[in-house]
Amino acid sequence: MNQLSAAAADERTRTGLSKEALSRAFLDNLFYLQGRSLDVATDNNLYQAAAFTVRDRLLERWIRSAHVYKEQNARTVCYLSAEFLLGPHLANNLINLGIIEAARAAGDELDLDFEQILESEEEPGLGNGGLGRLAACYMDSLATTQIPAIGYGIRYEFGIFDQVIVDGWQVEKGDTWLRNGNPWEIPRPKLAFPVGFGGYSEEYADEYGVVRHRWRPELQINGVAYDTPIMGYGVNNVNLLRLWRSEAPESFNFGAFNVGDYYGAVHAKIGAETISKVLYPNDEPEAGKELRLKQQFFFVSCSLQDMIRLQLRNTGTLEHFSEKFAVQLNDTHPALAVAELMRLLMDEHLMGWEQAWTITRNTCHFTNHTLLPEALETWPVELFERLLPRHLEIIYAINQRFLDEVRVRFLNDEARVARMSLIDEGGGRKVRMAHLAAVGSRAINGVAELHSELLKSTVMKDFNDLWPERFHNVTNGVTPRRFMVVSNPELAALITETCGNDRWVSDLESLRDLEPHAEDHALQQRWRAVKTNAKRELSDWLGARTGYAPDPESLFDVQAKRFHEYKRQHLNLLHIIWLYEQIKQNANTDLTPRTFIFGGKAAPGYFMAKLMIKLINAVGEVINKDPQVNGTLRVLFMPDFNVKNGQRLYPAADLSEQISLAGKEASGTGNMKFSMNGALTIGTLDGANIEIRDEVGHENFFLFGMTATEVQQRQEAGYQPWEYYQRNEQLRSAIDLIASGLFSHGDAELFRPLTENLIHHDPFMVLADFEDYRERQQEVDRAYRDAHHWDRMSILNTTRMGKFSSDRSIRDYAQRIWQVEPTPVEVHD
Ligand code: AZC
Repeated sequence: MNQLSAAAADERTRTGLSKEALSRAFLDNLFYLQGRSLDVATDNNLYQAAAFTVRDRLLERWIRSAHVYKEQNARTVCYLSAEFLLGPHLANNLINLGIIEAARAAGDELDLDFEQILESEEEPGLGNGGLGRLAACYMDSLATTQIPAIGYGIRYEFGIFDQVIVDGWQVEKGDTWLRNGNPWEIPRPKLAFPVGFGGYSEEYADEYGVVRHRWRPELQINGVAYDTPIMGYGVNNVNLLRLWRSEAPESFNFGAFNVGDYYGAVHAKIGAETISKVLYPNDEPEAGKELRLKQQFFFVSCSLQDMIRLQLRNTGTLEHFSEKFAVQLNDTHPALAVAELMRLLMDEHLMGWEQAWTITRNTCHFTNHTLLPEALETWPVELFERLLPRHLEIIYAINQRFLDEVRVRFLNDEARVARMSLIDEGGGRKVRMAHLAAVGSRAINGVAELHSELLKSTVMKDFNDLWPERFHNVTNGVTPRRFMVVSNPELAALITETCGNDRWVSDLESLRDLEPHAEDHALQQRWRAVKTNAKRELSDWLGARTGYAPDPESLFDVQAKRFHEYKRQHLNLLHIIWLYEQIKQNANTDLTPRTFIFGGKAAPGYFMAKLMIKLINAVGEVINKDPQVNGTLRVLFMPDFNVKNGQRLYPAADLSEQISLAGKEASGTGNMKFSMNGALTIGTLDGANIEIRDEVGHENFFLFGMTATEVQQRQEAGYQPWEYYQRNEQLRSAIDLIASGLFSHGDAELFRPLTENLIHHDPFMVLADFEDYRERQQEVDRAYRDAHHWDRMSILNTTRMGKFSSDRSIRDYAQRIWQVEPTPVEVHD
């Protein structure tokens, strides 16, 4: 810990955060805010009282941080993201404040079940998966590395759906995270901005005869700010997460009421409030999602208006806007920021094109998170014309200047011009959001080395030819606070004890100090005991929910992530079915007992992904009940994989499945969370797996499968999955077993779409990688029998994960992309 944060840490324990002070504040919050005493309080009452107690501690530091940031005029990072998958706040904030032990002691003294209080928190699931969770990790690391930052997004009333499993199928349930109130947010009803939609754009001459433009929207709604403080670890910095909720302006309502159209007014009000109602699940077809474009514009516009307000308040001019703010566009969802910032600067603040464009280009930065063609956003020009007519004009004007530049650089290359245009002219004109983001940004980055290279050589190749200096790589990272300290306290305690200090929590590279101990048998034994305890806890939890409590001595083999064909949950399953056949054929087959655990949601409209979930459950039904298997194999599906359930899973995994087809997974971040908690990885050379393997050592990673280059070559040569099916007996019998109806009560039709797709199309080359995967799994089976060796590998996986702390990612962004410096905050209570 540096001197500064050491001083901050001492102060935290000094400043009114004793066990006694916490109990008093807790009881006050229970009584004065909720009118309850201990003897009648519900779990939720207790949780709310605890949350308010902690929030009060954050607020002092928050105000202090805002003051220091303003005084020092520090450049502020504005992270624009349609998703923030935060996970529960309470335990994380207790840890970042350094008061979790004091809080636990206070709980004990009041005879309360501390774990139960933590359990009662409903998580804000305002994101789908990787991209949204990354935004949340980055908010934690921005505060921890003391960088002034605001996260801007949408306060969805309904986040990602809850998943329940009924008869093996996924069933979606509405997420009602706000049902019991949200003690972490502070509504700011006075901090609201108007956002227009529709209408038309017109020219007019100003008082000096200069021709200007203005937008006359047909409809206006308001975006109201809801603020959540984000506390750094071991420092006093508290940053801001500002989420916008849509509301009808009062006038809107009132006007209609005056002319007697009461129901019309109510209807319009409901329409306005719909915008921030629900998070869209990804992997759904974009078609017809007008509301989604409205959401994007809504939060981008509110956020930029808010930044402009701050800048005018502080300096009275927008001239130095880009020196004050660095905007990071989290994928293309906020790409409209490029056009909206231009509009605000030119139309509302009367700036000329050149100056506005220089500011925009120096403010925005763009991160791409996927190469999958179906996820590259485009919007029909017709929709733009209708909803955002002025923005479409601006996009055309940007495009014209941009394409002139392309023509000058690449003479007589109209094919290139057409490829690069912001407008896709082929079959129904569309606005290409990635092109808009790229043209309007100073820096463009991918999220792992391979991904950044592929970005430059495939989807953004033309842009890289034009502006190679704009392209960067920033490998993703995850926060060790949530994914080690909060989720695996026993492991954290063992590491701290062995290191002799807890410096590693905010300096993950320092885990390397532990390496010499990897050989130490005493440490290995304790390491294993911690893992076994975590497995036991997970087993109890699963037992209560699925009816099967797996044996904690068996190898826990986990694949938890969104369901998608490219992630290849079916490859994992084919291997399981093959193992099952081995047992059926020979009862004496010598296998290491294994528990296969799957978790993850499928997009509600993604048929194949949902069928995979059903198949996993169906296979589990048969295998888990088969007396011949006798517990050697177990297949379990963890329902409702979210941040909270992830925290139960990562500590308990022995093996982490990262088996996407090479070139498809941009980075992956679950891979990092598992490895930090001592799981070994079986994986392909995809996304961040490559860098993880380089860090942990090739001998401590189970590698299989084609490389991205081999995948491309195989595809170009004409991939015939059928040939693999014919040639490989193991593969064929596994697929045939599914097709036989064994897992579907004799119904040979149920899983046919899956098996037929594999044999005849197999777009993600499951069959081509099967044999290598199976062989590597046999190595896993053998390796697990040598406990010393396995434990050593497990320890080394954890100690070598320093690179994958999101603190490192944020430092990379700060130095290479944003050019921002830490701004320490001191507190004098
Ligand atoms: C994900 C990528 O699929 C994943 O590989 C990556 O780790 C993560 O972003 C964070 O960078 N992408 C998404 O979740 N969504 C989209 C639209 O790309």
